[in-house]
This record gives sequence, C-alpha cells and structure tokens, in this order.
Amino acid sequence: MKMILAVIDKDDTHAVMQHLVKEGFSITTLSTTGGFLKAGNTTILVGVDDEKTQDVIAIIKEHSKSRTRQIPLMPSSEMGSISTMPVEVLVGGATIFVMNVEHFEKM
Ligand code: 2BA
Repeated sequence: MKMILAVIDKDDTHAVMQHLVKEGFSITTLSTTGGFLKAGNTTILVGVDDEKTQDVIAIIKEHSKSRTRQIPLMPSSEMGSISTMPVEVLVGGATIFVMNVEHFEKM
C-alpha cells in the first residue's frame, strides 16, 4: 500500500477531489500553507493499493494547473527606504510524494 501526499493549488482542490471521489478513492484534504509564498494551498492524502498509485497520480496531474503568482520583494534601497517590487513565481501543477505504508488498519 502507498500513501500519496499531493500539494495542489487551492483553486484546483474542488476538481481534483471530485474526480478522485468519482473514481472511488478515499481521500483526506488538509488546508496548508506554502513556506515560500506563505499562501494557502491544499494537501491531499490518498491511501491506495500499490497498483492504483499511477491512476491517482494521473487524476491529480490532469486537474492541477500551473499558475504564476506575483510576490512582493522588499529590497533595501541606498537611501535606507524599502520599496516593493513584484516578482513572478511559477507554482504547480502539483507536488506529489509517494510513501510506503507499513501498516493500515480501520477499527
Ligand atoms: P510554496 O513553498 O509557497 O512555494 C510556491 C512556489 O514558489 C513553488 O512552486 C516554487 O515555484 C517557488 N519556490 C518555492 N521555494 C522557493 C525557493 N526557496 N526559491 C525560489 N522559489 C521557490 P511549487 O514548486 O509548485 O510548490 C508549490 C507548493 O508545494 C509549495 O508552496 C509548498 O507548499 C509545496 N512544496 C513544494 N515542494 C515541496 C517540498 N519539497 N516539500 C514540501 N512541500 C513542498
């Protein structure tokens, strides 16, 4: 068994969840925050049999889009004042981790 952990853009959450559930996968979603942008994203947890791993990854990939986000950079100027300069960062589609599950049990 594998545990798939996928960090996706929160704008893709509804579509990814809808398609995973439609295909019969059990999922848990967490509201998370990216360390770099400090913006909200979504982490999806899916426990699956090994042979279903690629099916889950394919659904996540299909419904996660790449996007650019503007972030303000705040360099100090020679005069000591601070000016804001937006910088574009490419985010996603999805960041996916696949982990082996040693034990799975429902009580
Ligand atoms: P954030 O940490 O907010 O990162 C958002 C985007 O900013 C990243 O998109 C990447 O394009 C850029 N970025 C991140 N750290 C950077 C750095 N030190 N220098 C320059 N640019 C940087 P993605 O790579 O698509 O990541 C989207 C979100 O997925 C991340 O949000 C984070 O929440 C998660 N993530 C990505 N890689 C991860 C990892 N190795 N471990 C845990 N979470 C990860």
